[in-house]
Amino acid sequence: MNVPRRRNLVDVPTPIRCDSVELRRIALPLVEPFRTATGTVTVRDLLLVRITADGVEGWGECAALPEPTYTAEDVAGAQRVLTDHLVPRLFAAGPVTPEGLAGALDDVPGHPMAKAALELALLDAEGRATGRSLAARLGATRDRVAAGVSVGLLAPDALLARVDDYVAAGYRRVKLKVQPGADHGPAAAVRARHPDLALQVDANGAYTRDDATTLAALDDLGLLMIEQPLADDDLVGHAELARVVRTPLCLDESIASVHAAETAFALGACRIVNVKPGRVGGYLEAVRLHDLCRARAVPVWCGGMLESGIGRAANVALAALPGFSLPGDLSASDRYYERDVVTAPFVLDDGHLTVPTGPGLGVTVDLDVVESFTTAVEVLRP
Ligand code: NPG
Repeated sequence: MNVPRRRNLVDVPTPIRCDSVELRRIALPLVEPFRTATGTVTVRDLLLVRITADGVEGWGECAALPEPTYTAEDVAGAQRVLTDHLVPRLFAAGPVTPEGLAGALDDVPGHPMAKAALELALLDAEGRATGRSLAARLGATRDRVAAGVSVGLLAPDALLARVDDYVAAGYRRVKLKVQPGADHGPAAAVRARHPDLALQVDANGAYTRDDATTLAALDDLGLLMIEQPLADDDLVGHAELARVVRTPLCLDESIASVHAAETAFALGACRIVNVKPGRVGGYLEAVRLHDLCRARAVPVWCGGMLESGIGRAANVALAALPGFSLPGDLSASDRYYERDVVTAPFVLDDGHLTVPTGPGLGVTVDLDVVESFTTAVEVLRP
């Protein structure tokens, strides 16, 4: 079913002249700690970007975590790069389209999450100026997306109780965090409890090439995939592993761009890709990555970074593109947060999230809630 298209759409990229860029840090308490092989998050220290332009405003969200343990970016560093290097380039570019933004920033290598936050704010502003939803702008073809949920590292009993709750809530897929010493045990326990559940595991690079036997032992659990078992730069290791492990390998941290995906496919390093806009530098590169994977018949799903309703709205719009054939890390707002920063938090409906159809992100930021969680605000002007 197609996403409802609004009339008088502007179907071409629209230059946006930015009058100001606000960098706002908020601290969102999680309903429970989220533990992974790379650290534990109890409060989501989030960087929000708000662009004001031609009478509209656009919101973006930076995926970077407080600690540089998922990738080399951290939230404070991303804010500094935006303040000192990226936002000045945006201002110097004058009126710029979201496509043009990459060119304005391309003399700064790296910093994909910082760049993605700025691009999203520009895409949101463009959408609110033109009346076009982000979903339509990115090429969405669905009006709802299957919701998957990610479970952090938990003690055995807590893990089973949490998975029971999520299955009862209707989630279409469960992802377990695993690491050496906590892999086959927990995964087998969940499989025994839920024989037909769509189940996958994510190692965040916690294993080495010497762990091939341990990882191959997961093959008897009927998993959808093993995500990022080895280090992000070890594509050769993943290709070797793919020859001894039957379960499909999925890459996340390794796929920093479309070019990285081409290399991974050339080496046979993965059969599935986690498309995560913050990791690849923005939603437009994420669409290009989707297009490449679709052309190669590689299934993709949308990864998550504990986003608030702002980033979540953008991820849901992206996940509505046709190549997103697997449930993503797209859970309801209440999976992580008591209070979301948007007036209509995302809720599970028959195991799906509804794609916003309003202009831009299609959500309204609740400024009172944002203010109540704000820890710092910085406004930049040309
Ligand atoms: O549901 O938004 C979510 C979180 C999904 O597990 C998830 N993200 O490696 O993709 C990841 C992982 C992660 C999140 C890793 C935070 C490290 C920190």
